[in-house]
Amino acid sequence: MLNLVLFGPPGAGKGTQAEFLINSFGLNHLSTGDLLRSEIAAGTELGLEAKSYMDKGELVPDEVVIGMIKSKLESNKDAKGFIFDGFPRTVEQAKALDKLLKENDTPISGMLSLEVEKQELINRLLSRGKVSGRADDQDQSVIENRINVYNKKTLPLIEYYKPQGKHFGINGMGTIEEIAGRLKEVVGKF
Ligand code: B4P
Repeated sequence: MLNLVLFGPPGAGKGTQAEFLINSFGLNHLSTGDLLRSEIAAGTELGLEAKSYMDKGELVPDEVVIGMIKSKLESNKDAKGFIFDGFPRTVEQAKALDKLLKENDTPISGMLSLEVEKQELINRLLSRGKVSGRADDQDQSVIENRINVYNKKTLPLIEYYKPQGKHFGINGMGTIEEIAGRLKEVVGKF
């Protein structure tokens, strides 16, 4: 089973490149950002709680996202593998994911870490904000907070996967096709 963690700061291209990896490798896509946005759209209690964090560029509490991933893994037992997009985002989430995968005897194959300069991240998100209507993409101070939260709480995850030999840094600057080619080269070797 191929289980990939697609990692990187907000705007690094995780969602964009996940599309390509799903098509190339036949994996199930699990994006906590997408799952949370569909809860918001459905007006659930979980969605309402999540929105209050997301609009400020803060992380949604660990127990909420871990619970969502747990139920998705349980309902997709026949999958060929998964792309975890935007999850884990804290060491606590990474430990919980390892525990859940262990129950199915299928570890993380690798963490693909997209590396992009800060100004490029801001430009990409502001331009998406003009068309997507996503509140968290429309305000530069919220975007900067997301990047700060990433640096503080999410970046340390590299040190979680590195000693396990699972961290793969990928240059995330360039065209979508160029970056997809770099990812394919790395994943092809797993
Ligand atoms: P996400 O939905 O994960 O949002 P994101 O970090 O902004 O990444 P996304 O995947 O959407 O963007 P991408 O880089 O693909 O999370 C949103 C919020 O949900 C978080 O802030 C948090 O509050 C909450 N959340 C989600 N998961 C959580 C978790 N595990 N724990 C706690 N809270 C959680 O692309 C951005 C833009 O760049 C796109 O418009 C794309 O078209 C463009 N782009 C991509 N590649 C490009 C390229 N090469 N060149 C030019 N543009 C490019």
